[in-house]
Amino acid sequence: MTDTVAERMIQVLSGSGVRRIYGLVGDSLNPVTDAIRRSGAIEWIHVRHEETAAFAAGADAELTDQLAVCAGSCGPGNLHLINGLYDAHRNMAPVLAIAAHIPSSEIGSGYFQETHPDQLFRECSHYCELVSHPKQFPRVLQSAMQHAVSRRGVSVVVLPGDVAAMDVPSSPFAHGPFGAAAVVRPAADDLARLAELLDAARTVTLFCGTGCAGAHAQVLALAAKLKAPVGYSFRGKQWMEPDNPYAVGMTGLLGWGAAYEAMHGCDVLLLLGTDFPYESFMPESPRIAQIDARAERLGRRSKLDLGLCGNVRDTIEALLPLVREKTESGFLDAMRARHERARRKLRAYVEHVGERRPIHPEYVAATLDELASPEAVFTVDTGMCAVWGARYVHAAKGRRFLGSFNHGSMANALPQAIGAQLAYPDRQVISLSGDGGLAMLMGELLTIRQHELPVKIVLFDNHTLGMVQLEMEVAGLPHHGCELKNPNFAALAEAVGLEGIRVEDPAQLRPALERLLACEGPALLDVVTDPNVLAMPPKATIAQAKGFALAMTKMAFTGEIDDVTDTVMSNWRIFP
Ligand SMILES: Cc1ncc(C[n+]2csc(CCOP(=O)(O)OP(=O)(O)O)c2C)c(N)n1
Repeated sequence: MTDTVAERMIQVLSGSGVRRIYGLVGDSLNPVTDAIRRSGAIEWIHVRHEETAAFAAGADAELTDQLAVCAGSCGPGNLHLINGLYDAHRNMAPVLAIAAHIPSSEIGSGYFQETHPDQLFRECSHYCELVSHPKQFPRVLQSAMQHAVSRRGVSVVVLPGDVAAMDVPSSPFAHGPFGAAAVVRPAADDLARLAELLDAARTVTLFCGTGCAGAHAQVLALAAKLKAPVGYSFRGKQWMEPDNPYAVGMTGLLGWGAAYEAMHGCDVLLLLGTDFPYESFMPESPRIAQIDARAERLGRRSKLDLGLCGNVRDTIEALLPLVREKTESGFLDAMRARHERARRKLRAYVEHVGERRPIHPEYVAATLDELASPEAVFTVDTGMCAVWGARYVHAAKGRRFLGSFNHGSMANALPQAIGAQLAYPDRQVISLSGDGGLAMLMGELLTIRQHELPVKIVLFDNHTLGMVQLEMEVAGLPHHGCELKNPNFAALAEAVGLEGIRVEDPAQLRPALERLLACEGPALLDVVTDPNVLAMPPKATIAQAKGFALAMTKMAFTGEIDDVTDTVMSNWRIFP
């Protein structure tokens, strides 16, 4: 008996370890969903918006380091995947997207729902091919999986519904993707040049990105030998913050601690597995070296004195015997002391605002940090939630953090929590959601109810698109178009069948969080937070402070004096 293309696809995917496909059904996808139903080997995860399918698959892939799959029907169905696919691709998450397509005989005729997915998804994938003949299919699927896994990112198979239902000849191309892990380190000459650069420097700082995953021991050994403080990006935080006596925090818009000073005050800055995008946070005076497994990324974020191709772990192992141990630890000690002062200041701030009403978001994040499991997965929405997550939620060794860190899309946290919870049903998964972000893909509350996913949502209900409000203020603009007229989200969650809790009184916050985390099923805690809280980057410029003052003045002149007073009252402690 021969298989159809759709049946072969499901056999190969399940044989390759795929256990679920996230998506939303449609006519053109019917052969695929029916093959899934009959296989019994793969679960169909029905979401309410295809964007969620892609975000969830991205989270699943990022957490498990295994191929994850999402699917959308022809035209608008797969078009909805695109934002989540951009996110997964830029997060280097191995995701296969099945984009069902209109009947093959209609392509090019302006048919109902016609788009050209093979063109649309090209920019957010390593591999994107249209299957126009069943015989072509097995090799396309193999190549798609292999690209997603080995180049890390998205592959798209565009599959017309009629082709999916056709018989496929037997084929040797059914082996699934090869992990093909390789040792990658720079050539000996390059390593020697790096050792020379580090030896010649009086002080060195390491700045770590997500490429440091699995290299904790190696980075610490290098830091110990060089007496180097270690800063990190948000994606690097989960790998480098735990059990790290050299840690000095993060830089960038979300930054805190002494990372900014350590990066600007050293003689040599060594960038490890990071593609941190903000040039304005990069120092000009130190000499800078960068190590990245993707050589094409070297030098695109800052001026570079030396760029080396290698995995962080393999490269440091080869480098360690070549560098001389430094004996002078004054710089490291000073940065550590500075970091400790910053940490205490953050803590004191939380204690200071702990009783203020409306509830301060920092207090929510810091209390959640105390109560959440050391194994929790946190997903953080793009917006102020990312700032609170970065600064107030510790990366204990078993914790993971997911966000839209490179693509910067709103509404990522709940969909990513869905993927995380399905990948790890027994782990505590907490979505730090903004009220703008939650509302954008609010239908997914129904998804967590339908699939009985015990996701916990902590909603920062500040009645505004806070991050943009802040950006406007810092630029000297009165804020406009940010205000949100919100429902009682706890009541809304209850209506959907979730446990809903609402808290407005800071004294009730801790018990409310305890209750939330103790719920067996999905639950939402609606915390009414202060919309006027500012989050300054670690080094606020004079221009930013002036912009803020200007915005406040303009608002006062346009009669919004209450807003001005609230903002100044909420933040007076952050001004010198
Ligand atoms: C899809 C999308 N639309 C718009 C933006 C621009 N943007 C970035 S953060 C933000 C505000 C987010 O508001 P909310 O979710 O309420 O979180 P808050 O910042 O208030 O904590 C907006 C509009 C974006 N990044 N992504």
